[in-house]
Amino acid sequence: MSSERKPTFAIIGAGMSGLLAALKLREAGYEFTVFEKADRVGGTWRENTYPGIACDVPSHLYSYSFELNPDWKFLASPGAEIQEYFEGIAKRYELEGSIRFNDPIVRCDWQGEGWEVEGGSGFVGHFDWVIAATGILHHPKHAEIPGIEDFAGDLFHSAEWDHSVALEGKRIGVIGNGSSGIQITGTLAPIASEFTLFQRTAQWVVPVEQVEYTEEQRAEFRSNPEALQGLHDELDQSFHQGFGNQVLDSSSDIFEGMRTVCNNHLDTFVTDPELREKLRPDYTPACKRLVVSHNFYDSIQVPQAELVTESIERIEAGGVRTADGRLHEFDVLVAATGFHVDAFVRPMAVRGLDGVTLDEIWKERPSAYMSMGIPGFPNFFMINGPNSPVGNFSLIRTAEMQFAYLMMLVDHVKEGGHSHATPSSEAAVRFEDERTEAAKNTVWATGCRSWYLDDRGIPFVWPFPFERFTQEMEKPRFEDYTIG
Ligand code: N01
Repeated sequence: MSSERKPTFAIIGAGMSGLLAALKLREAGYEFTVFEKADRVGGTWRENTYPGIACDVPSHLYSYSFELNPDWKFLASPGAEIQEYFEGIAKRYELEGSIRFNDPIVRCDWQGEGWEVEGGSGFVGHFDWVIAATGILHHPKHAEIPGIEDFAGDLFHSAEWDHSVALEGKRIGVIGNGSSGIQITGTLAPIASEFTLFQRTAQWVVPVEQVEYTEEQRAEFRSNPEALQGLHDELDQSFHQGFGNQVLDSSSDIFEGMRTVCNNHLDTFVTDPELREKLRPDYTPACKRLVVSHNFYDSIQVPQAELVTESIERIEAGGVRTADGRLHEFDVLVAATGFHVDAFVRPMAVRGLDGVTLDEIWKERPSAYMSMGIPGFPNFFMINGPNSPVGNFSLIRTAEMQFAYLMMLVDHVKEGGHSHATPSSEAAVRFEDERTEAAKNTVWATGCRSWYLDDRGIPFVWPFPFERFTQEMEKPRFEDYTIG
């Protein structure tokens, strides 16, 4: 490619990472098109609208570092407020005209010099680079329970909430007690006539206070951007240096501290000894993704609420039959059963060098060099892709660093008068081997079932310290790429 012509980009997804890529490319004067499967921006915050949804990361950290928001109303914002933030970003940077809504990419074919990309609408376009910003938690995992199709009431997944269904005074069952199930319980148990939470594994629940910022505090943030920046930086520092790095060493003292805090929370707030013991986990805190809540223990103790730990045998027209033979009858059943976290860009058909497909390359499990690129797939890069930090570092900070890394690679290719870059297989294998070894020492590998584990039971999350991530993202190791 001539070094005068500016490369063009297809961005897949208009969630947090896709909008970031779009606005940064706009600022840098590049041409791009965003393909979005839905009719609005927002990604996970558009999809997840269940009652009680909120972010468990403080809002002043869960913001782009260059778009801090003095007007966050809560310490940990409800989903709708975060959705509003991303919609505001799309408007402010005038991105909507560059987004093809309702047009999911179905096919990407490498054609020697660039990518041919096809949308679900039949639109076909050609781009030099593809940035896949498809997120991790966006393919709902429906409960695979015998008889589920027989249920006669209203049944939906937590990420596919049916807002036409009235909830107040209804008999409601929730399957799953991850972050989604716990937040739903916090909100719905008090308004249901009967409420049941089906728990397969107890969760460590970290207490938080839901703090609402006053108008005076928000005015102070507006008039004092340094204070706002200072708060962001302080949260960033304590999250990454504290929690983010300590979960990597399963022998760290931090877990005993967490156990004490969570046990105190449980012992103080749950009065019935039998319920208390059912709620007490028997594995190391943070082995599963920690659950944070200000209202779960109160809600599970309202008179109409019940925690059921008996295993589910099947679902029938009237409700859920447990192994003890009891039928739990419901009007509404919610499957808060998580996501297919290994899908990433799939089921999109992606075909790279020599016709190799992503399905073939990833048939065992997904992996990516530096969590971003795949050997055999030139100029195809993911933000928050496989093996990215998730839960250990700020997802937004991670996306910002990954995007900056990619732009350094794009510039390097262009300045050399080249057209493409592909991570070498050797570099990818080296990274994967080192990553896999490090993952075995993390708290996620201490013996619990969680969505952090791959099919071998090895955590797939970035297992190195934050400093290592910063260092790797500071400048690509160009020698790890085939550039042509
Ligand atoms: O999903 P999960 P999630 N029968 O996979 C149970 C983020 N998030 O949507 O633990 C019975 O965590 C399963 O049981 P078990 C956050 O990163 C953030 O809740 O495997 N039960 C588990 O309890 C989070 O980690 C926020 O034994 C079944 C639950 O379903 C991630 O999203 C809010 C079952 C699934 O939990 C995913 O959270 C919400 C079956 N057949 C989400 N199948 C915040 O910021 C599954 N389960 C606060």
